[in-house]
Amino acid sequence: MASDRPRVLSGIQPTAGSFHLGNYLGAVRQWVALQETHDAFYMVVDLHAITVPQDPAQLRANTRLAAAQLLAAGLDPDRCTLFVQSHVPEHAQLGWVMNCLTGFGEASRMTQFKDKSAKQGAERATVGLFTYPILQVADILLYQANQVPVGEDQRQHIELTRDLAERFNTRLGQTFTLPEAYILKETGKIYDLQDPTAKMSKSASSPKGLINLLDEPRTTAKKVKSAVTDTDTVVRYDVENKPGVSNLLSIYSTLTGETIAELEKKYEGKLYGALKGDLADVMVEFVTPFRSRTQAYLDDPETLDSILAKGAEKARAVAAETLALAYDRVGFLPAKH
Ligand code: ATP
Ligand code: LTN
Repeated sequence: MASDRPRVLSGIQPTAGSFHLGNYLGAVRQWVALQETHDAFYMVVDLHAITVPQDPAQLRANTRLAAAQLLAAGLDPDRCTLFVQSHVPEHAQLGWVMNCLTGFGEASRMTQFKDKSAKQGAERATVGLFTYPILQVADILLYQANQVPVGEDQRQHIELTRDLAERFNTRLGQTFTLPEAYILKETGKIYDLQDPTAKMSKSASSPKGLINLLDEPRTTAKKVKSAVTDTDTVVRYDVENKPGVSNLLSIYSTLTGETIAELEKKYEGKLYGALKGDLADVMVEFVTPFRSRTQAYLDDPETLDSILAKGAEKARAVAAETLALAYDRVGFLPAKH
């Protein structure tokens, strides 16, 4: 079905079992909202996942688990297209074309590659990890996406997407839509609860500052209550001087809809403990139904797989059309059937 709505596309990796709060607030929450106003394509990016070693059985389980969590978070297969990246072979096919358009130096400047390869020891990093942003470029261009809802850490990859789309269009003729990053100021970067200057990440050095949505709610409450704040006592939003408190306020405000100003007022004259205690309750209220909804999808793998099969079919129709156009522009001889 053709749609005159603007298109969004995004992806999430099935590399950890549980999504964390940064994934949800930075990206997935926007995906849910955008399916109401946009022609939305969302995928579990298993091709990206294998840029670091994966156990095959675990990868398969984590792919279903990621899809179950996306549905539990509120994605509705009647309102968006939800699929698994490897079910749509056009991603790898356009990825190759894009690889051939990217300068080695240009790819070397991707900061996420530098961070991720440094973590494993640069010698052990794969070529796949190096070219992963270029596969992401193909992911986005295949769907002619107008906007890409992601966290702040992905901004550079969206810039690369625009650069490569423009290069292709200039050299070979108008083919791809130039996408924009859709990153919310308030939640584009959620910080680690123990180190509020570092991004909350599944690969954090300690699990204490990482809120996994599928953790026992009691564990989550405990992590919130022991969040690192400063030695001052005033509940005030000030990222520079009070990163810990500011992070808690951003999370609280986004989950409840209360503004930061309202929250500052609510906690006037109260200590950090009151804020943390209430936020722990808010978090528990959020994760408890999320966990049970995720479990319900996992308990019915046939329904889950059929949602993903329908999603792949819809995605492929769009991706195949773009790939055919791109192949033609490149000058590949059409295959006769
Ligand atoms: P991690 O840093 O935990 O390894 P990632 O960025 O490698 O996460 P994904 O799981 O694919 O991998 O991320 C999915 C989405 O979540 C992306 O759009 C990413 O920008 C967003 N995201 C990840 N961490 C945060 C965070 N701390 N704050 C806001 N958004 C985040
Ligand atoms: N690289 C992203 C995941 C990702 C993605 C995409 C995001 C892969 N393909 C296309 C937006 C659009 C990450 O690691 N978070």
